[in-house]
Amino acid sequence: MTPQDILLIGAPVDSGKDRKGCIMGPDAYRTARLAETLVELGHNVSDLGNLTAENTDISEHDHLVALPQTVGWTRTLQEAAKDAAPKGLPIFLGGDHSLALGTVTGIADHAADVGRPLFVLWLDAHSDFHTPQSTASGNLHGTPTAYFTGRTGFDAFPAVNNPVPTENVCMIGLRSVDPAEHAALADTNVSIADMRAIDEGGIRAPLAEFLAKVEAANGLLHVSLDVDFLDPDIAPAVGTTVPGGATLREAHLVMEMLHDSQRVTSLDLVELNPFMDERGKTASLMVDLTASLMGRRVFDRPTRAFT
Ligand code: Z70
Ligand code: MN
Ligand code: MN
Ligand code: MN
Repeated sequence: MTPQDILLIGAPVDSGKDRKGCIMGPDAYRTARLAETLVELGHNVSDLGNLTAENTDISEHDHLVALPQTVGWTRTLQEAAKDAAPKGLPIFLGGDHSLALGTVTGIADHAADVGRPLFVLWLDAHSDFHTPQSTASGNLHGTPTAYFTGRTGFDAFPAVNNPVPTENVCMIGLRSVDPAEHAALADTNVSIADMRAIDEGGIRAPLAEFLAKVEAANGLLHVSLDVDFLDPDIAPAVGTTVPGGATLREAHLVMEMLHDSQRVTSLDLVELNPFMDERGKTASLMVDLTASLMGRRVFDRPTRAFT
């Protein structure tokens, strides 16, 4: 296994929805020994500590939850992602999924700087494809995929200089998509494996197909792992549980295939709400999945190109 330089970046973002608790996420990952686990695998790990959100002079919005704070976090995280990407593999320790407004757009700017296309794997129960106009809840954690693919309506946010083309985005695990998101996704080339597709054909095929595209384009790959991708029985530490999620073995297989592809260049771990956890089991599972992604395995297999 090739040792990597891994940068742990705490992003205790809690402004993306009404229910609080994701602020504790970064410290839960530290408590669950994320850094030590990655070091034991042979990697070089630097924990850069926690970021704080930039202040903005944007006004509160009557429908959108905590808009000024989320815009501040977006600016902070764009800069942090751009700074970190040339130095190694950043792992953003969330924090709720609104952090991906900043991480993915920052990584996209880095990808443009190095002249490589960026691909995004979205592992989530939700598509998070709302605009600030279409969201019914006002929770901005439901908007990052719309923002980083360049949908309009994000006027309060930094302009997206390098939108990720929708054909470079793959969503796996979907089982809660609002009507407005569904309609908007129909006009895109996002690859989608919802839970029915996974039940019928397994989780390997859609991921292998996507990884082959990343490989063919010599792309960078950003993975955004929402805790609610997982079934709530194994991962209860989320604000809103959605039954029927990925199993332990499906999730580990995804991570193992991602490791074999040798393509992952950045990672978000999001939506962990330690206040809702059961004796740390969700935080520990997220650490184990990250370990699989970074090379933990029972027996070696040849490195595979998914072509
Ligand atoms: C819904 C909304 C959501 C969690 C993302 C849900 C969004 N589509 N919820 N992640 N846990 O409010 O926009
Ligand atoms: Mn999400
Ligand atoms: Mn989700
Ligand atoms: Mn509200």
